[in-house]
This record gives sequence, C-alpha cells and structure tokens, in this order.
Amino acid sequence: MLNVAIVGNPNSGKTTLFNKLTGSKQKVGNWPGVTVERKEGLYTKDDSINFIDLPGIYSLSPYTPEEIVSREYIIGGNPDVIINIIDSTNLERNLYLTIQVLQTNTPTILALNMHDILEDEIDVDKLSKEFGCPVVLISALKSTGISELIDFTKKHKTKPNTLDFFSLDVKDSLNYIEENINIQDSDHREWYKIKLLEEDSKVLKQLNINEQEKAIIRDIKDKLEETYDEDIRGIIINQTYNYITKLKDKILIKAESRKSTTEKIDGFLTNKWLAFPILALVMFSIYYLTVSSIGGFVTDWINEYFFPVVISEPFEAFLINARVSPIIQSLLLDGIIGGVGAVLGFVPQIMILFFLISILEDIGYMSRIAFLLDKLFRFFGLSGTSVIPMIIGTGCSVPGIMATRTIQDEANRRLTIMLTPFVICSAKLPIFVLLIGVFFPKNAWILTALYFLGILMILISGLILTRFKIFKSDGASFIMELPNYRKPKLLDSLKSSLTNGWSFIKNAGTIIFVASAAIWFLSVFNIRLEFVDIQESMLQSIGSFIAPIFKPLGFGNWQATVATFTGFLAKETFVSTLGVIAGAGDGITNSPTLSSYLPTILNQAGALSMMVFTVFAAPCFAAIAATKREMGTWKWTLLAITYQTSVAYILAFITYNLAVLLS
Ligand code: BGO
Repeated sequence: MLNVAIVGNPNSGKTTLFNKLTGSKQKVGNWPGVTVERKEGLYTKDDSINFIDLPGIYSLSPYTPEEIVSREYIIGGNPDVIINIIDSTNLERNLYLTIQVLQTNTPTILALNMHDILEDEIDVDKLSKEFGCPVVLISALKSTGISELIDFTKKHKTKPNTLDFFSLDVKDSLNYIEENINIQDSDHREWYKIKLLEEDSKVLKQLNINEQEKAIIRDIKDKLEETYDEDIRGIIINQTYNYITKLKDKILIKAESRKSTTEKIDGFLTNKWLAFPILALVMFSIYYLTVSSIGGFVTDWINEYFFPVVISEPFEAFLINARVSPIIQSLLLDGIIGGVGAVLGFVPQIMILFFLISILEDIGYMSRIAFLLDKLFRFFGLSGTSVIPMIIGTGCSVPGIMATRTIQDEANRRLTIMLTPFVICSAKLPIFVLLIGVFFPKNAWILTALYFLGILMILISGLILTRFKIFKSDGASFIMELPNYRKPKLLDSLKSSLTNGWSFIKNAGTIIFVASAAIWFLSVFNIRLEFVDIQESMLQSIGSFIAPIFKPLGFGNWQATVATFTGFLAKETFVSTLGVIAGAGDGITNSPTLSSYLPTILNQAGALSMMVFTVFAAPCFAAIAATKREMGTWKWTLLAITYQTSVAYILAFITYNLAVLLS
C-alpha cells in the first residue's frame, strides 16, 4: 500500500480533495503530543493508497505545531509520494510551500486546484519540467483531474529536481556546510543543509550537531548576514520569493494577455474576408486527414488487407481443416467477420476525427466555427454548431453523428443527428457511380445534383421540423461565449480519440454483430432452412414480399429491394449484393455482366428514383447504431429513421413520376 501525504496551504482545498479521495474511509485522531488533528483514509476505489491529510501550513518552518507535525511527517514518516495541493488562483503564496516540499527531495505531485475558477492559464508542462515532477490541473470541488492525479500517484517514484536558484554566496555556504558537517540522512540532505544554515534549533538537535560544528555554521551564517545586512531567514525567503516571481512570469499566462492575443488571432481568423476561406481550409484539412489520407489509408488497409488476408484467410483455412460445416463457415466468415469487419474498418477514421475535433475544441476554434455559421444556419432553424457534423458526414455519417456531441442544445443536437445522414457519405458513392454509369453515362452532373439535393433537404427539414415543439431550441443556449485561444493538450485529445473509438467499437460492434448474422441467415437459407443460393433464399422471399412497396418508386422487384435492404448493413454491400444476384461476382462496379443485367430490372426513371431514395433513406446499421447511441433512446432513433425514410420515399416518388412524365 502507498502512503501518500497531502500537503498544502490552508484553504487550498485540501479537505475537499481528501474527502473526495477517501469518502467514508477516514480515521480522525490527533498527532502524538499535540492537539493538531490527524486525518487518514484509504482511497475509496481500491484501498490501494493510504492518504495522510497533513495540517494546512504556509511553510516548513518550526514555528507552529502544524508546521512541526507536517515537516516531521515528511522527513521522518517517509511518505512514498506527496501530493502538494495548490490554490492555483494564488500561485505565489502557495509555491513558497511547494519549494520547501521539493527541497525535502520526496517524490511529489503538484495538484493545481481550483482550475474551474482560474481565469489565467498555467503552462503545466513548463512547471513540470522546472520542478521535475508531474503537475495536474484539478478541481477538487468539481472532481475534475482527479483520476489523472491518482494515475500519477500510483506510478510516480522519481525524486524532484534539485532547484538551483540561490545566489552564489548562499550556494557556497550550503556546500561548505555539506563538506564540513556530517548529514547522515542523504535522502533529505538538501533540506537539512538549508535548515542548518538557518540554525533551525530542532534540526540542530535532531542531527546532534556539536558545538564545534555549530560554530562553523554560525560563522558562515554571520558572513552572509553581514553581506546582505539581513538575517539568514530573510535572505532565504527573499531569494525564494525572487525565484517564484520569475517562475510565475514564465508559467502564468495572464487572462488579459491571453485576451489581447485572442483579439489579434480573431482579427485574422474571424476577419470579414478571410473567415470563410480559412474555415473551408480547416474543414478540408480535417476531411482530408480523416477520410482521404491517413484515415482512408488505414481503413482501406483494414478492409482490404487486415480482415480478408490476416483474419479471414487463415481462419477459413482453420475452419476447413477442422472440418467445420460449410454453414457455420459461411456464418463466421461472410456473416460475422464480413459484417463486423466492414464496420470496424471505420474505427481509425473515427479516432483521427475525434483527435482533430478535440484539438479544434481545445484551442478555441470550434466555437468560432459555430459563431461564423450561426447566422446563416439559424435562418433555417439549425445552428452554427450543426455544420461540423454535416461536413464530417460527407466522409461517413457515423463520425458525423458522433460529432454532434459538441452541440450543447439538445433539440438542436437531435435535429442534427437526424439530418446529418442526408449528406452523401463516401460509402454511398459506388451506388451512384454504378447507376449513373449504366443509365446516364453522359450525365455525371447528376451526382453533384444529388449532393445539392441532400443539402437543400437539410435546410428545408430545418425550417419545417423546428416548427414542432420537440425540435425547438430554447434560444438562450445560442448565446455563445468565445473562449480565449490556448495551446492544445495533445494528451487529452489522444484520450478523447481513444475513448470515442472504443465507444464506437462497443456500441456499433454489438448491433452490427447481430445484424450481420441476421442478414447472412436470411440470405443463405430458404424457408425450410435449407442452405441455398441468394436467389432462393428467405431474403429473396422477403424481397418479393416487400417489393410492391417500391413499385410506385419504379424499382418494385425483389432484386432491387434486396440490394436496398442489404445496403442497410453497410452501403458498400448494395453493389456487391446486386453483383451476386446478377451472377457477376462481388461488387464489380463496371462488370459487363452487371451493366447488362441492371437494365433488365430497372429503367432510367427507376434508377434515378433509386438514387434519390438512397440519398435519404435510413443510413447503414453502423450509422443507425451511432444514432441510437447519441439519441439515447429507441424512440428518438425510430423517429429519425422514419423521418429519413419518409423523405426518401416521397422524394423518390416525385422523382420517378416526374421522370416518367418528362420522358
Ligand atoms: C468553502 N474549486 C472551487 N471553486 N472551490 C474549491 C475547490 C475547487 O476546486 N476546492 C475547494 N474549494 P477546503 P482546506 C466556501 O468552504 O477544502 C473551496 O482548508 C464556503 N464555505 O469549497 O476547506 C471549498 O482544507 C462558502 O470553500 O480547504 C472551500 O485546504 C463560500 O475552497 C474552500 C465559498 O476548501 C476551501 C466557499 C462555507
């Protein structure tokens, strides 16, 4: 068990922190021989740490019983770690005690408390480097930073840096003492040297300093006092405070100076002419990094190499070797690994995206984006914050939907979750490429028109839906506070990225697992549970049963219906399903077989209507799972799916009939 002493000034929040850490596992008594309260307690979560709450003090001088108790425990009790809690709104006074704690050479962690009310910014990394110990921003009251503090407490063993701020003559005097006086306790030598120079009576006694040694000390102390015309304690205090003042200037970025820096940056980033080009550039970079370059590359690698070659191939060989029945083989390989694999491929994109979003949020640019676009979007009942998820949705709806977490207004967030899938995601593209290629080879502009149709419907939906009470936001939350810019915290961003990636794996993974198995089941069995081709499967029967619903849309046959339904699994499977049905093999977009087969089941008007339907219809299962996760309830999720599918149906119906009429 670790013995951890909590040391700090009175009112630094020590009691608040101690109560948070130990809960009801506290013992209260007195320190031996004095009436000072002694509090100890085990860490509430796992009993692995014994916290000793030392009395609140301003220094380790031997004047008050509290100071004596604290320094005796630090020096004699040998705690494994010291948590030095600091009121970060009052750095100067608190750091005075810190310096003395560090001089005891005990592994120390600085907990900069009251972060919730700190207006200035503290350069934590610089402070940590200077002292050679971890520095954590916490709010004992709001319970932030506590788990990071515990993580450091559990693993921190290194001693702090030896601070080198005394003037040359004081340093020489300290060295002289070290050379001439035998200080046996090597762990705390630095602290003892200073206390000896100060002629601290308790230390003189404790170290059994004889008269001759006392004379050496007095001599050197007198010399210093003569030089400085001040008593030795004054000299030490002054030099310590001089150091603290300089240090404070280095690590503290005052709110006012941050404000003026922020104003300068804003003059550029939110400038009338530059704001939108810069915003476009930032968004393009995020999109590029997440979807096209790094994210896309890793996702492709997972989809095209990792799952098929590293996982599927050896696993298939194993199953064949183990003579597992072909049905189980098909379930495991095509159903589960295929389905779950397709979805897990999105994880790198999600992680990169959340890393970048977290950085934008951290530095303060995210609120500027919302501010810039707010006016335009507010006209349509949405808000500036809705834009980010939608832009991200052009890559994939899943991270787009997850990015709605940055929207604080709940009504607005729900609306954005619902409308984000109207932005055409990259997985839908092959469907349009296939259908335009076969039916409208000379009219590539249709693709652009589909994108615009999606955006137009988002705006129109905003106008219509915000008339309903459930989507009406309480205007109050539109009041936006633009925080000062600050440096990003890469470690925090990395954590956000990992947490979001894991949350996606957990939530989407389970739904996809079940859905993949279900679709596989329907596509390989007939009603008598015989293992058959897709053309004779239950999926075909269900497709034929449902197909009449799509008749008014111009694609009321089982093949198109089945492709549309497997598209829910992952939009990528739409094309491959049609490929399988046409006997053209998996997903060969430009296969001559598929190209010649499609006109036998669809005409131009039907193809156009099918594309419009695909733009708006309920997204793939991964996006539905993300919707469920973000909406929180199935009620809201079903409402979203119903709205999306209704819009899809109505628009496809209009498109088909218009197309028939015009042709
Ligand atoms: C009162 N943030 C903020 N904002 N306040 C904090 C934090 C923090 O992270 N941590 C502690 N405080 P102690 P010592 C109070 O009691 O733990 C506050 O002496 C009040 N009380 O709530 O007692 C904490 O053990 C009436 O404030 O410190 C407490 O080290 C009005 O800091 C004070 C306002 O915390 C001292 C505050 C009746």
